[in-house]
Amino acid sequence: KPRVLSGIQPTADSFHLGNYLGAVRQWVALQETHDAFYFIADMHAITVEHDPKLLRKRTRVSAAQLLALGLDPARTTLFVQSQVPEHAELGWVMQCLTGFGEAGRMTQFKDKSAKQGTVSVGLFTYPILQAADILVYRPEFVPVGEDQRQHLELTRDLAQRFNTRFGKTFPLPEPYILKDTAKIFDLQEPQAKMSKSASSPGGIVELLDDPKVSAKKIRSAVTDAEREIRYDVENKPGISNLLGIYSALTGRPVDALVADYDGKGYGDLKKDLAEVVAEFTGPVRDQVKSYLDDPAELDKTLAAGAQRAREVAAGTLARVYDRVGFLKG
Ligand code: AQP
Repeated sequence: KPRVLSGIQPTADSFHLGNYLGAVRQWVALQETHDAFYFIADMHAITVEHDPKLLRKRTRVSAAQLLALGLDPARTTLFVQSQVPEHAELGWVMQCLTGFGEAGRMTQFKDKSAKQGTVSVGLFTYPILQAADILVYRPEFVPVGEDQRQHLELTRDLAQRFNTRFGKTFPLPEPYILKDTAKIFDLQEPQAKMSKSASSPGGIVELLDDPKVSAKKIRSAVTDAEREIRYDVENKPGISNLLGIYSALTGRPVDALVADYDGKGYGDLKKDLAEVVAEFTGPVRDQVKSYLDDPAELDKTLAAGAQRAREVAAGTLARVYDRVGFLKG
């Protein structure tokens, strides 16, 4: 089976619809047909100032959400990044292959660092650790949202550079980005991506939000001064975003939705979408609660995943260390 790998940061109390529709939904679908490795990127979560207690809690909440959304640990290798030390070890080798200017061109670093008081070196080198996160499993596909495309390019460049200098070691991983849900937008700022760290609370629909809270956010979503419901990303980004989310959650094509809402108002669309979201998130919330009721069991599932992940990661790292000329231990 071809291998897929992806990760998500435990940087919020809940994932949002962008994380689910842009990434996790594909993860769940791909576990049927692929050898799937998915991880919670806790090492990336410390690139900005953080609270240790909160990180521990959010790592478990993230795992519980991934399980509730349909990842099956019997078929999928689900683990926490810091429990597989080979990520950091390969990360160092990859840092030594990356040009300083090359790292400085990462747009996400520019955006994120502009918002921080002090900027850590870890935030700067984060995409290089991300390249190692991926390459250590030698996957063929990486299912992510559009915002990760540039980091994937860097990963491919580093893999190629390693192969050229030290002999073919890494297949070049392909981004797996579904066009329709590649970017879910902030409800308050429909030109910006919905983001755990950058969006205002009103801009994100969290999976673990109370349905009343989500309904209010959807009701207050920024639209436009027209009345007509139509899909037009450039001129009607707010309405188009709502239609995109609606379509992705129900499987009903956008064109059919536009026809359904012919002659109806924005208020009708928002009210119905709030119901669709509540129907989807209700069972997820219940299941998350039940996973969190037994944190010992959850930790056991993650530890077993880390052990499986290490078997693959250790093999890659041994090969890499040998190729760069380190002595065998
Ligand atoms: N708005 C989005 N639309 C589609 N996909 C998205 N993803 C994130 N936002 C959207 C995808 O979700 C996966 C996990 O990403 P993340 O943990 O980086 O989450 P985030 O919400 O993007 O978090 P931050 O705090 O805003 O982090 P940065 O700024 O680093 O992205 C990824 O596959 C992502 O593409």
